[in-house]
Amino acid sequence: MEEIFEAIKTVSVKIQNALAYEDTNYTNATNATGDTQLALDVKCDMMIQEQFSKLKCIKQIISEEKPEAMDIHEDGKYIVAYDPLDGSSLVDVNLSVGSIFGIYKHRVDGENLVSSAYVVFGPRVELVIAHNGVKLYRLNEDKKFVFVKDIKLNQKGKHNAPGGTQKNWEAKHKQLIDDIFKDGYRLRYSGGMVPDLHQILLKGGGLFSYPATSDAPKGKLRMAFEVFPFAFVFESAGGEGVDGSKRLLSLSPSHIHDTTPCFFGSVDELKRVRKVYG
Ligand code: FDP
Repeated sequence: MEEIFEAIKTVSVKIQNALAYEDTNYTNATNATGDTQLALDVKCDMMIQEQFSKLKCIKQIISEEKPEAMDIHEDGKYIVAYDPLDGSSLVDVNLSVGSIFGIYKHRVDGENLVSSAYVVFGPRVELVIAHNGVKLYRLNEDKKFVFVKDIKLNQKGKHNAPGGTQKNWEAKHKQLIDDIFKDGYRLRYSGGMVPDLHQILLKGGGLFSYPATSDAPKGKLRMAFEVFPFAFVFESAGGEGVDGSKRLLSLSPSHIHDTTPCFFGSVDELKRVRKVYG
């Protein structure tokens, strides 16, 4: 496992460099979910593939940018699912983006996720690892990640990050979000899952939602490389992740690119979600 975390650290420095200096244009290609790929999506995917291919402990990799799983080492113990560049629609406006990693044993489903990590590329580069607790690291000027602190959520937060196109929300979802704002929560939504969830984690709590909508009845965010890794982070930090009624980590995708509605946050906000959706 440590080898995988070290590989993530090494490749993050390369990704940071690519984000800072390389071409931000779109390609003519689309990925498995139909998103038009940036040249950077493809580049970051290749850099991670290259780094992980060196590790004997990795059996298979699954990337948001690849249509199928890719075999790495037959005798490997782990399957690593990753989103090389999450929030790529924010690259052209220079907002924070991230990379997300889920480390699985045997099969890619919520129950077989054994640890997860994500990297935020903002003014600083920060790495969060959920493995025996949740730890925050920061890249220093010598390009080394140094431990900053353990991350623990409060029972209740102050921030609300409501995803999805509002005109396509169900009435009960609109009511839930309106009620949360009426109770004094502040809007914090950049449109990047990694920085939006990072903010909720570091500010002690709140709610991030990406619900089922009329145009995306199964939500937008992908289980294997976005939803399960963050559900693991939130649970490990004392919060929760649900699809409305069920624990996200109890779900199994039937295809590697399957999506699900999702809600992440601290205990009090998730109670409100279950009351509406349960
Ligand atoms: P993006 O399409 O820019 O890559 O999963 C992708 C994602 O961004 C998440 O990072 C983000 O939370 C979500 O989609 C944003 O979607 P909306 O624009 O529909 O809110």
